[in-house]
Amino acid sequence: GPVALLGVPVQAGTHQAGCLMGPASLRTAGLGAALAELGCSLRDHGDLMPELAAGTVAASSPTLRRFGEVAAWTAAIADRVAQCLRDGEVPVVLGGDHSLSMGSVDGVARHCRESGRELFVIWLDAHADFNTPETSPSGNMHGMPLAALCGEPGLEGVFGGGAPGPRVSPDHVHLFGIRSVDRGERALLNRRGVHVVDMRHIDEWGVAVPLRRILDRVKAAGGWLHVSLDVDFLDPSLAPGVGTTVPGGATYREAHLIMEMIHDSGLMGSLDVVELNPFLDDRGRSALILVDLVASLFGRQVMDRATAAAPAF
Ligand code: DIR
Ligand code: MN
Ligand code: MN
Ligand code: MN
Repeated sequence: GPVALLGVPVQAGTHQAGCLMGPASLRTAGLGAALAELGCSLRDHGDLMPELAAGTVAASSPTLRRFGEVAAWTAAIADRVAQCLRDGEVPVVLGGDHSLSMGSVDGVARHCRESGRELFVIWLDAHADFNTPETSPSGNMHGMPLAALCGEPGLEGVFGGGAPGPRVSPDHVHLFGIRSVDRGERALLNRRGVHVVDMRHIDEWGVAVPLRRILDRVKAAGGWLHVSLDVDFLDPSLAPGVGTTVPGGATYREAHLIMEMIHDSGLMGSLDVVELNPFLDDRGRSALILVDLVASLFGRQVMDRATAAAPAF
């Protein structure tokens, strides 16, 4: 279906200002033109209005920073994403900090429930984003979206009056590329059975072997794949425009190969591109690399595969 660009200039989930410029930076870097060049039919829905997100939902814990605002954003994002999906669009949600995925995945989960599809999430990130009010060292909500989506106690309120219960099963969540996990967060990931391909695993196996296994699993289930791409998944030498850089991230070709394999699988139904902070970027480098990665995700190739796989010599 048509690709729906939805800007979400939220930064309430992080302590660092600047993410609200993310959607503008991605548009400036040519995201629309790159997708159009691939023959995608495009619908740019503009940016969700921050006025929508004043917010009055009370936090379950005083340590949660700007919980009410994040809850208001979550509701607005979920409604817009669910509407895109009803219209047969492929939502591409442009952040904004990673707290926005509570909204996007909630919207996707609603759609999957209605259409009887099993939801799988691949989370490309330096961090696990599985903190709860108990385990979070910072109180920042961008470190908690997966915990909230998997139904961890203390975070249910972020979904407002929506249906109770987890949005996605922890067993259907695949973390990929992580290299910074907080102590309590690590214990919780293990207890809940979240699947983790960390950087150590990628060092040993590359990205293709573990990714193939994940894609085969989703395919066998006839599942829906939501891709959530945090800029800090990439090595900071490639993409410095993010508030929480961690050394030892994915290389340029590792990242592209992941995008190309996901595209070829035909499984991706929805996408987040999050945590771009243009205030910290270096002459738009991070935005430009993200545009190229999204292009790979929507089918840009080095060579036609048939030709590349069978060289005529
Ligand atoms: C850390 C940082 N785990 C926290 N999380 C980040 O504050 O919860 N997520 N930066 O993207
Ligand atoms: Mn993240
Ligand atoms: Mn991160
Ligand atoms: Mn395509």
